[in-house]
Amino acid sequence: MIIKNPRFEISAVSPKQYPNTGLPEIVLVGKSNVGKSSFINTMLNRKSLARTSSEPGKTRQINFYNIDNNFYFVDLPRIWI
Ligand SMILES: Nc1nc2c(ncn2[C@@H]2O[C@H](COP(=O)(O)OP(=O)(O)O)[C@@H](O)[C@H]2O)c(=O)[nH]1
Ligand SMILES: [Mg+2]
Repeated sequence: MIIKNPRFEISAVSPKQYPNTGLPEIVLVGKSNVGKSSFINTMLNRKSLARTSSEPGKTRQINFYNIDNNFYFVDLPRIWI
């Protein structure tokens, strides 16, 4: 798949902020610091669209990345598992 325009859409703190487009969502969930954000960047061939950190627990919100208006990558913080 050729990805042309991946973009950070929203860092949601409440469900009413979740995108409401009906596009598929691929959710990354796991412990802190295992490489979820890095995985998103690698899949998109972008260095730092998804922020990575060597310190665990930095992500507090649910980050939605809109991938060419085809689907979302959703990066969940540790507090959701
Ligand atoms: N050695 C190594 N480090 C990685 C790899 N993927 C991520 N990291 C590092 O692991 C740390 C946590 O990565 P991050 O993507 O922020 O993890 P997240 O908390 O699951 O989103 C960062 O310092 C990354 O640079 C990998 O494949 N190999
Ligand atoms: Mg992360």
